[in-house]
Amino acid sequence: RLLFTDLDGSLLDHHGYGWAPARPWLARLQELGVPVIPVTSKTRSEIVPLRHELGIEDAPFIAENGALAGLPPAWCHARLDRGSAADGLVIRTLGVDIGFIRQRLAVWRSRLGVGFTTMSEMTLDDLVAFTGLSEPQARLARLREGSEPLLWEDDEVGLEAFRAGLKGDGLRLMRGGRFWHVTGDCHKGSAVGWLIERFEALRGQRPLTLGLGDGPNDIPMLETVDQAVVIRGCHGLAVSPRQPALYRSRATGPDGWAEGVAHWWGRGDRRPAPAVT
Ligand code: 2M8
Ligand code: MG
Ligand code: MG
Repeated sequence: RLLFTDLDGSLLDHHGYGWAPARPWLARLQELGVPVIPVTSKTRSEIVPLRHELGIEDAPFIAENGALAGLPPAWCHARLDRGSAADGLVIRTLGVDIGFIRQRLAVWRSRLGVGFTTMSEMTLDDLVAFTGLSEPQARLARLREGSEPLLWEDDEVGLEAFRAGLKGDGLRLMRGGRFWHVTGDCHKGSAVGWLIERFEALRGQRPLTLGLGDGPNDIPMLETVDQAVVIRGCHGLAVSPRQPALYRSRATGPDGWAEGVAHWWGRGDRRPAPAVT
């Protein structure tokens, strides 16, 4: 089995970024040897300390909406995945470089005359106030490698023209929680598919996969896995994946996360089931 999860608004609370209600399930999944794989808009720099705190350092992760994968040694092909960092992680780029994205954003801003503010243009104080991240966390959020979050400050017509312009560059525009995100031609679903194939190639067996998320950018991931949970969000954004095995949580954030995992892999209540194998 593999568990793929969004972080903000799913495993982590949208406001305080806590995860206490998910702790019993995280412990149980660890006992069972089920990798809990973050699939998030966050940067590699944000995820590395977080996966340590969450106790999920043996699992790979997907950063920046599918632009980047971090692979621990057990997920690497001995001869293909070279250049591992000091922490033993191999980083694979699945999208395009942030420099290209920023260059094209500047081009479309002046060509279309549309208004938006990228995360890198926000002051650190504004970013802290807007997201509720601490100052050190906000600094890590700004270390983008393959995606740029932005606040849209124009109308729908401008947005569609902007989307079309980016598409011509091979770039993608997606709605996250608070921000819009611009990436290369990748998304959470393509990255999750890539990891599932890698698991099959390395282990010679197809895993049962569960995915959990709360935002529009999670839809491709929720359509790629075998079983899915839409966590009730606090944005009022439509999240309707084409997925027959879909559960919608009643609770939000990590409460909804525990509820969703229990729905598919538990006894029906929110506690971890001893019988799950
Ligand atoms: C951004 O991502 C969230 C998640 O969907 C959003 O769009 O609201 C990212 O920039 C991420 O790096 C950052 O940690 C997060 C903080 O709320 O915002
Ligand atoms: Mg989310
Ligand atoms: Mg997210």
